Amino acid sequence: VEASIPEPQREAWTKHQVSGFKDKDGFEEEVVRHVETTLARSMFNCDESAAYSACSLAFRDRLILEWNRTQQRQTFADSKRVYYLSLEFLMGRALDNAMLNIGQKDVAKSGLADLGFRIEDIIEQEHDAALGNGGLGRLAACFLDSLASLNYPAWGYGLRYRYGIFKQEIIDGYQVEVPDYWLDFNPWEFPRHDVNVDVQFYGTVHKSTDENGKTHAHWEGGETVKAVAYDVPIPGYATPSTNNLRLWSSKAASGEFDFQKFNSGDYESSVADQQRAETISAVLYPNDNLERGKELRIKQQYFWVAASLYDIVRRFKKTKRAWKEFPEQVAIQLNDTHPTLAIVELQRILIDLEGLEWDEAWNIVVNTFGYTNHTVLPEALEKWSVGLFQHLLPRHLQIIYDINLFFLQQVERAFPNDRDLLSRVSIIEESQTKMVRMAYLAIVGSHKVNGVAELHSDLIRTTIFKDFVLIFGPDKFTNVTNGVTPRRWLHQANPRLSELIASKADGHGFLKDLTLLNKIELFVDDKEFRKEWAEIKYANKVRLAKHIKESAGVTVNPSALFDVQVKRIHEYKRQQMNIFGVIHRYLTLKALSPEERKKYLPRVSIFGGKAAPGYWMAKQIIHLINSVGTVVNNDEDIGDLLKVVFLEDYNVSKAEIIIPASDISEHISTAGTEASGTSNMKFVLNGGLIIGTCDGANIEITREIGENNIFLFGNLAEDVEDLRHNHTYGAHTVDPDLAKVFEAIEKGTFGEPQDFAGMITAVRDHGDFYLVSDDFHSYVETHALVDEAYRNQEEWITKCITSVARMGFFSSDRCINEYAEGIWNIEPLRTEEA
Ligand code: CR6
Repeated sequence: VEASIPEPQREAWTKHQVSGFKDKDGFEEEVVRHVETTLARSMFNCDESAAYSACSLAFRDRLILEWNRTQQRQTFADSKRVYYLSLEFLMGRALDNAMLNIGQKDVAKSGLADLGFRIEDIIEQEHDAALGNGGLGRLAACFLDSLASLNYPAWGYGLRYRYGIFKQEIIDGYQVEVPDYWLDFNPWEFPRHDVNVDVQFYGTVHKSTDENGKTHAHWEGGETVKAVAYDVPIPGYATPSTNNLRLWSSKAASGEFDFQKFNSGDYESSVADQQRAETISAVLYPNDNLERGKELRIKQQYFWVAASLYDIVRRFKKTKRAWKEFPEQVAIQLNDTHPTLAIVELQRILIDLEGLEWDEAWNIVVNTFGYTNHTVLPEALEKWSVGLFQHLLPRHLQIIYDINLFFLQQVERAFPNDRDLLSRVSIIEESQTKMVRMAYLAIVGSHKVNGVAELHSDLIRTTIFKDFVLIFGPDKFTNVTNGVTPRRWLHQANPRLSELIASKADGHGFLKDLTLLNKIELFVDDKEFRKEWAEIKYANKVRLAKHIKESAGVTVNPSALFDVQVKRIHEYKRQQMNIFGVIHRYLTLKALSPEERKKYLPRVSIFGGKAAPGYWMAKQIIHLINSVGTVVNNDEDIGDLLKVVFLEDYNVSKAEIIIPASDISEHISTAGTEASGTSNMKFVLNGGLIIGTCDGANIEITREIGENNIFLFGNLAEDVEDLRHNHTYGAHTVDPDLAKVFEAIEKGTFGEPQDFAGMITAVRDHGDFYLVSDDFHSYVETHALVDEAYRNQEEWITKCITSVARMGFFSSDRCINEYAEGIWNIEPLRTEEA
């Protein structure tokens, strides 16, 4: 790295290398300095929030030094880089993660204690960075952690939303959305005002023919918006590698506002221009697994994609290589179809701006991109109307038409006279309003397409993308089962368990190679180990019980079985089935004599998750859960036997408290609908068992940990279609136990029946699309098996330990290595020379 510093200054640079704090004293000195100078406060009135800020700044300084060195090392090594394009990065808090990854949490802990603070309180000052909806956004965050920890030269590219996912408040049992303005003080970002890109929208395309008869397209945009880079350092665990996440923020291209307009007296419209520009990166769309085709959304997509590609291409051009080497230097992964326009944008840059021939350019494009599909739900597959494209991105529409033309010609040659096939695979859907099918564009423009769990990857190959498998051959379609980072989801969220495992697995090596967890299986019968294991779970439950008391006002018994379902509220995830099951349990308990009741195992049903603001049914589900809680929690016949809690504002930092405290968690989607799920992995990794359907990654979890250690129930994906077909509209008989639940709701047991009518009608009268009734019996029976198993604590703990020991496969490190080898063709960078 040193050698990359120009000669005359090298000596001075080397002499003044800053190294960051070395020990507790150094840390304290930095904190005090930041309080007094950066924050301009005196230590004498330093509160927890100031201490958080100063502590973060001290760690940020260290990160940025490593970041600088990493970037220098990467540039010097001149090797291939991967760019992960994601519209969502659900990062959560950064301070704890930074301390752990740098390996100096102990130093900070005692340093803060000297200054009069408890480290836990300081960590809790931080606002979550919540730039994502759910699993897809959190997966991107886990991937960044793994990419850095494994020393891959990698960048993330996203949008710097001013408002992340809304904060959820529960008022009178209803969800209320409150804006999440999180940027008041964010020490984890570096504005790079010098790194900015002008992005065009609208306008017209002119074509001209040169003397050789070649036509050239020239797009003149009608609106220009400036993208400004904000860089977020991403530290790897136990490595000096610190990668970069670059988030773009939108600004009016002319600066504050248009002075020309201002001077000519048109003040209002100059302010309006500025506001329109800033609106682009203002807010994250709060839908999970749903696309609504709003113009602002596609503006966000193009804005982000255009700025990112400009940056990537600029970096490549500095190497002075020939264009054909682009795919040897650059891999771009599309996280879902949101960044699909990058395919079109790169083709545009190559043919319109760089003067390459179409075929040569297209070859480069296809070899550069990989596309990850995260859902088979039709309502989540992006389509944009041709009319909107024509207006917003006229040149891109022309290129899409050409991509489609050449693709369909290729299909026609391979499958002559199959008109049906042509219209099925066409990137343009010839419907009433013509639409661009983004997933098809992503497939045609990428060299690899992957699903996120085995069942999901099989389903995309055999259903939604089956024609493309026929056309491109099976090798283009692959699977990379999701994973999670054990740094955040074990070491950070469950420090005591991490220590206990380390004591039996020869240290913390498992945090870098999760398969080493298997070493603890040898201790499954070790009395001391088991005892401590149980104590840790109990302590985690006490911590959650305290949180439940503070946030929901409900007192729960930490010895009860904690049954948790936390994730976005969605009909396909079937929280409605869970709450119907809870009602069934309540009715059963009520029907028993006090004596018989005592034989029941006490249970706490814990729910959490946000509903998209426009998702009426999901909001109804939240309301029913809260209404059931009000009745059950205040019923003296029931006492501790059943409590029902809805935890407000589920997010990453709440997940870190909830997941380690779970005994059993629910992953009960209708088979074939949940692409993978990732919280299922986190729960098992933290010594909780799961009840679930044969869906997504549940299947592979079962394969790894063994059928005896998981509670599976319900119909299989292969039977879903037939079952739906058999639900003749209106004449579908409801499971008798479920019918009793409906009866209780309709009698007004949980408040105004009208409030919950939609949930009942969906099952009884509207074809029960999610098979709640079909699966209800086996769901309830399986919960009885859970009770029975939990009574035998010795066996339960054996199941938990065995499961954790066998979870090595589900690290996002494994996942990233699979992408690197099978899709990106990149290698980690050696860090010795650092
Ligand atoms: N909603 C899937 O539904 C998967 C994640 C990450 C999802 C979920 O099963 O684990 O992606 N899909 O692969 C989409 O967001 C489209 C999700 O989080």
